[in-house]
Amino acid sequence: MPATLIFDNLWRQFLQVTPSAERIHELLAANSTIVNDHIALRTFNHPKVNIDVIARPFLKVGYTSCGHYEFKTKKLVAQHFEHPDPLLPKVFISELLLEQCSLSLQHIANGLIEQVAADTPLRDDFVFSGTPWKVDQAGYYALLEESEYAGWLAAWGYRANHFTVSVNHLDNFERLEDVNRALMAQGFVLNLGGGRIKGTPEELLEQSSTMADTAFCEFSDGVLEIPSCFYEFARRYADQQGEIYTGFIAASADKIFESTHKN
Ligand code: OOG
Ligand code: NI
Repeated sequence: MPATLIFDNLWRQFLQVTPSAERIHELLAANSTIVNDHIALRTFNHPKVNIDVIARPFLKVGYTSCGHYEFKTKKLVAQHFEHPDPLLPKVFISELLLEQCSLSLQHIANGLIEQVAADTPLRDDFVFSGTPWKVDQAGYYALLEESEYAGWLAAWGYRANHFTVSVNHLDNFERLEDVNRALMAQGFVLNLGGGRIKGTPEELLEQSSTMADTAFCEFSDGVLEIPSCFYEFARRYADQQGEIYTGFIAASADKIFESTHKN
């Protein structure tokens, strides 16, 4: 599946649970296009659905793995992938290290993964297929209590948990602070963890994000309104050789993950 089709599908799926995204587009770039810096996907490190599996459709169209990251207290690792075409978004994929989690979390997560046929995750459309399992509300809350990440993943599955406005490409804004100010003036709630702006020009990456919208999520035993997906804003800087930095900053990413926490 061509890269643009994967991202079109991810975007359509994202809008269904992230109504604020369209209003944010209006605010930042009413009549111009927005360049998407990156998207992020989440998964478990089980061999059936791990990063290698989730990365497949991106590798097939020319992406390569360009960075590894570790989030010890969240029990996550991640990689980011880049395409030679700089206008194609970077892809950030993380996975929960199940063997480091409690036995009860492992039991619930394995129960979800067991519901997935072995070849289903190998399909190109898997990354925008939502949940390939059924989970009940008690299971969701049990996961959430130990790992907000696991709870979110069980509820929402395979979808972009955020898209990212490339502030560098905006016509009407230069500074991330001004983007944040415009968002707050319209009542959007930003993630304040680690400060409203995560990262510095010296680190070559500044990021901010909204707190996730809420949306109705279908569980096997009913519907709950829970945090869904969010929007991120990234401004990248050039290094001393004049090359724009294309990686991620683990300490900043650690806080961005928390954008799907309950407000
Ligand atoms: C990914 C969080 C990290 C970034 O830009 O640092 C991230 C996630 O929430 O799944 O997107
Ligand atoms: Ni991000």
